[in-house]
Amino acid sequence: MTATAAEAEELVSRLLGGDRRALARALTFVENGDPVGRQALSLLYPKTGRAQIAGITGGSGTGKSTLTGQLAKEYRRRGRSVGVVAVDPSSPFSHGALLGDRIRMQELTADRDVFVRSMATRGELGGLAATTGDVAAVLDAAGKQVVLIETVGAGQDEVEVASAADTTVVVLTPGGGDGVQAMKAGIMEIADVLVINKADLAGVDALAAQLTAITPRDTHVPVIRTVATRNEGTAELADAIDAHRQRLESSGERERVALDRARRQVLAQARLQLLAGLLDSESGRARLDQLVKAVAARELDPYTAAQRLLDSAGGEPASTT
Ligand SMILES: Nc1nc2c(ncn2[C@@H]2O[C@H](COP(=O)(O)OP(=O)(O)OP(=O)(O)O)[C@@H](O)[C@H]2O)c(=O)[nH]1
Ligand SMILES: [Mg+2]
Repeated sequence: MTATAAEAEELVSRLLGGDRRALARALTFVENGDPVGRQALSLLYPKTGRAQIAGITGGSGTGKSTLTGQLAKEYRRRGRSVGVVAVDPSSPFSHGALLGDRIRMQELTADRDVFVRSMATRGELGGLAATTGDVAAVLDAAGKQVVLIETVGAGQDEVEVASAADTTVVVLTPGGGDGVQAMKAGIMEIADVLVINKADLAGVDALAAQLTAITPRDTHVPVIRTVATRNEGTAELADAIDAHRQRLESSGERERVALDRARRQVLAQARLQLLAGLLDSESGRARLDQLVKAVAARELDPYTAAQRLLDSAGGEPASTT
């Protein structure tokens, strides 16, 4: 056995035995794309698929962290263990809310049945969605019955992160033109549950009316009003998340979703590994720089450049010309 495999095996057996430090270490390996993480994941994969995974997404400052914390406590009251993955929108240095998040989430971590992981990384190759899914998978394998993933809803990444979740909760707030924004960003299409948080502020009824108008009647997307800071509406939200999962289960939809997700994961990984292979070497990166300059100078179009990048690494030229 290689040293990597041995380390992964030891880590996994400690993790499955309930060792929180082993869990933390495994997550770090996974986040960093370390080979030990990859090995650990493949050992853990057969143990995944049991957790109920919910994505909590929405605009910046809508109260996602506060709500996620309340939801975690609600699920604990219901006797279920919880994992939380908080994906920070950008670098920890440019984002003031991060420290606040950490402190707020901290009170949860005194509870051994809650595990909170904050992810500040955003890979250059766009691997955030894949990594988030992997982190959720590790928490799932570690026996967390509910996994909550918090992301800022700002476009494609979130749509992809949402694909790791069984249920996607979109958080909006009154008075900010949030409904319109969400529609534009295509966020509404991924919503299984809509939340109007900060329901203590003015404009709640107007937003609710707007949402009802744009939500097709035959989809059962509930609109839940919450005041996360006062823990109002949290139980209703947990009920709505559970009801959605129940519907997936009883309609057979869950199997279809699982297949879709697996397909996306395989394709995303293939894309990442292909790119990593291309850019792993000094010469690969130099080749990319050269092609990028040529495209910027309009000497080459991006399609041809991409083709050349692929050809230069594959060894086998795709065209004979
Ligand atoms: N009035 C009111 N304020 C709230 C409510 N929920 C959260 N807030 C406040 O809104 C601010 C942002 O809350 P967060 O939970 O950090 O929001 P977030 O969406 O996680 O923010 P980012 O992660 O930075 O995008 C904080 O000052 C909260 O106290 C609510 O229901 N009503
Ligand atoms: Mg937050």
